[in-house]
Amino acid sequence: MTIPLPETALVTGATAGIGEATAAALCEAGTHVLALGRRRERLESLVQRYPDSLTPVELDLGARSQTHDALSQLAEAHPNLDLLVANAGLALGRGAAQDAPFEDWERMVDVNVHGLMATVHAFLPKMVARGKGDIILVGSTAGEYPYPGGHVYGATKSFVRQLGSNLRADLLGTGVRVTVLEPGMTQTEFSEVRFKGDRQTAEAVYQGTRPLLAEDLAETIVWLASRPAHVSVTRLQMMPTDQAPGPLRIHRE
Ligand code: 8X3
Repeated sequence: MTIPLPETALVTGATAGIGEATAAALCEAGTHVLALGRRRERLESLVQRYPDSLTPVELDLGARSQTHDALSQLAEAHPNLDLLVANAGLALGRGAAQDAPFEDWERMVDVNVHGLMATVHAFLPKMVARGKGDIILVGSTAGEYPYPGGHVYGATKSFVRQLGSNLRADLLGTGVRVTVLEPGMTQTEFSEVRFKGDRQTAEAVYQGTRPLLAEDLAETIVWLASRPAHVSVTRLQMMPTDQAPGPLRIHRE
């Protein structure tokens, strides 16, 4: 028996891609969504689409010093959160590790690791106190399969996967569920951000193939949140049909 869809959800990274599609799908399903993002004009346009069911939360999850305090205040104001979708994350660059600017590595860790930790840490005690709640951490296939240029991005996503597994170890018996959802190639602004606004390079990533769409992930998140209470989907990896791992490479003289 499926459970009713969440009454209240927080979606981070809600101003684009998977987060925006998830916020929209949840609003359409009748959930009240706290949509967290950095870009005010994007949040405003979401509010215009869903004036009765969406509350904007303007916050840069990568701004280390203020993030946890702001999220703790949000958790105090919304102690009955049913669903937390920790989606905010980014990749910067696809060049070799030895050529990457350190600021790129720091920014990926600040958002993908520190921002995600701060979000989970702020809301977790409330969910445990209520004896229910769903946490969906958006990881990536890059957390499992290494590739050239993946360096710190892939490492942050390995962190997401292991955090999800370890949270489950502590949450046994609390009624709080954790899922790590790991998308492969998904056509969003992800590549435009990764290539720092170079649209041509970003578009080439998806050319001649059929990537996942943000809506594919949003639909899955709604499905995850409505599984029967005794069912925990611990980890779910999704790739386009047109994506698969390659063989190990060999360097030859
Ligand atoms: C996105 C998947 O393959 O671009 O997390 O790293 S990939």
